Amino acid sequence: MSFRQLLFAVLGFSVSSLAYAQADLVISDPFARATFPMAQSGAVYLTIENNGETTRTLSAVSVVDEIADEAQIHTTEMRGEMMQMRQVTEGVPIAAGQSVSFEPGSYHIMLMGLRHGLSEGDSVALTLKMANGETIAVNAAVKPIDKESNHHHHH
Ligand SMILES: [Cu+2]
Repeated sequence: MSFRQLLFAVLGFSVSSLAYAQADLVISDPFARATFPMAQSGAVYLTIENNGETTRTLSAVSVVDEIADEAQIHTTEMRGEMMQMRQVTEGVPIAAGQSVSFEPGSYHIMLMGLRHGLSEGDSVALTLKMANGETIAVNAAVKPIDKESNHHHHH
């Protein structure tokens, strides 16, 4: 390899890593809550930041078979005095320059039909599916049970 080829290789590499760092959608702090071993459902939280020029919509989420039957997008709403979860089928729009947090009491990714609960230290492999066909792989670490927020997750 000549010096010129090497230079191009180095430049090519730095251009592609720059492009990665400037990806339109940035997923931060994905985590799941641990459950008791026989639990049928669990929740995953994360933040999606849209650094792009147009609104992007999260339309669906899938989870690996080893963890659960399916993943659903849920939101939590007040109905009278009651907090209730609702499955979101219309997608979650993230406006350009904005971020949306999936957090207790709000949007969350619900894992349905857990194989053997979620234990602290496990990781949950998810795929976020955007309305434009883009997919984003996410690994959510399992954190200890949070007794405060568990009452939102009775199915
Ligand atoms: Cu839920």
